[in-house]
Amino acid sequence: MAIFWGLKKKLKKADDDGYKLPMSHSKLSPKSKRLNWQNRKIVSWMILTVMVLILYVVLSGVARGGKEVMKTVGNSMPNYNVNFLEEDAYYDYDFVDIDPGVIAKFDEGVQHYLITQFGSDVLTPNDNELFEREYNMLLSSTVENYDLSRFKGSSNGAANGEHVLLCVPLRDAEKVLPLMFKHLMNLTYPHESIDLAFLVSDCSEGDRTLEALISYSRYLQNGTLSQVFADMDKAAAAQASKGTEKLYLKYMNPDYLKSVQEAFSPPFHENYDKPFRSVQVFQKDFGQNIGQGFSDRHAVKVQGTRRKLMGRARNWLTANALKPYHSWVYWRDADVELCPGSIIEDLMSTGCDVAVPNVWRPLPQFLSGEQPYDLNSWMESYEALELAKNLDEDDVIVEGYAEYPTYRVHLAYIRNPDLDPKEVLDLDGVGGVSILAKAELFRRGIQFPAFTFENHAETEGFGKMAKKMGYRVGGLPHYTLWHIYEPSDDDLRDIAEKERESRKVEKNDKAS
Ligand SMILES: Nc1nc2c(ncn2[C@@H]2O[C@H](COP(=O)(O)OP(=O)(O)O)[C@@H](O)[C@H]2O)c(=O)[nH]1
Ligand SMILES: [Mg+2]
Repeated sequence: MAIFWGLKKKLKKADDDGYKLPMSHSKLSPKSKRLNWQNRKIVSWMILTVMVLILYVVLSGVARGGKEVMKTVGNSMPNYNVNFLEEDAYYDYDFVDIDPGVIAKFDEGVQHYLITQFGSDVLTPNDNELFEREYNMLLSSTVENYDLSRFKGSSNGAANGEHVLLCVPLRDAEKVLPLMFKHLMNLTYPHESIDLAFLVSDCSEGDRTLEALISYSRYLQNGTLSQVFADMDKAAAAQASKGTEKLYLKYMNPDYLKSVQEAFSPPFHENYDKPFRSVQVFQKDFGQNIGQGFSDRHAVKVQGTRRKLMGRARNWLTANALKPYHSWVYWRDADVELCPGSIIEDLMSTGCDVAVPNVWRPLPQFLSGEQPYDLNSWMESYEALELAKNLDEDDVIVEGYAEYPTYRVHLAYIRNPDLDPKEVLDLDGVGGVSILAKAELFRRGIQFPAFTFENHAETEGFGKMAKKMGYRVGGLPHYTLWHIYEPSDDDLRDIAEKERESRKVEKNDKAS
């Protein structure tokens, strides 16, 4: 057994990138120049032990020899005095303080040979090759280099192979999941460049959004989801005549219903069934307890709290799902009924850093047939800025309520279906139904304020913050997405009334 330090011409070659890695603690490292204090202690104790063993062997030989001599000599020379060292003296040397680093200072280099207790684990410079191989494997599996300037996002992301993180927040959304997945499959942006990230939060008891989401995601990724939906739709059609759940459909514009029907009928685009790059599903509650029903969630007094909690949820999702290789983040609500499959490419092509389409919803024909839905995409106004001056710092201005007369230009209200869908308008606030944003914004700290930022929260605060940091925020007034129609309590009352009237008429007709 032996431990020794010897000369070595070159101790450690520089790492490829010129950056000296901190000393590896790997037991595979045979070329440790400086050992850490623990290893130093172990080595010192081993030196001490070995020295003691060597001394013991040598001195016991001397002692044995001495005794022999004493024996033989003793006969003729009784009382011959051999001077033995006391045992403790062997241990008096302060090996603990031996520092290979100090020794190395006076040498050109150091080689360290370590032989373990049983002599089996011998590490010598010959192990370098194995060490280098394993070390590089470890580094390549745990260290990644990204040049973020390559992921800034361009207006032609599909051709440039840019990765999109597509985020969808979900709450009590089980029923709209088939609709959502159909829209995802319908996206013409290369599926292999899209990472899907879903966040399911605060669902009601008995709601199965999470389970359904996981199940559909599995079919999506093995390319059979369109068949699953075809079977489901067939079964639903057989049931349709029996249910009254969608009674309102009788009152919707038939042309609109036809366009929905067509949107979800084959032929689909050629990569409709192509799996996405990845699907991640997160479940985390944020304490949202405002009801998810249409009338509950749209009451003015709940808006501030609801929007701030949504902000927290969105920020949490981006923080957990955004990767350095994403150039874009696309936020999409689950409850969109009609949307062009090319939406991502279309929003990218605006050249804006943040881009949103117009969002409307269909209505029963007795209620004008259609209506602007998302009023959160707007241009700032003098009146709203003045209004903000008189509000508390924590007050959240919400659009579409008489309580906040902002007189802003709303993207929704300037829609003209006959005008150019590519026209772009600079905005300040944006709505969350469909937002495409460069990933760089999130990396630079722009987020969905879960607090009051200039009297706004969530997506409107996001737009304002992006603008404030010098980014271009744009909206397409004539490019329309259609949000699903969810009858409000008032609408349901009106529909019930109409049904009663029509039954009365039918009865009278029959009677006459
Ligand atoms: N994670 C999460 N998602 C939510 C929450 N509230 C709504 N969502 C989802 O966020 C999207 C927009 O919500 P929605 O209630 O439709 O907003 P609205 O149409 O603007 O009233 C939908 O996909 C919902 O399922 C929530 O508290 N947490
Ligand atoms: Mg919605």
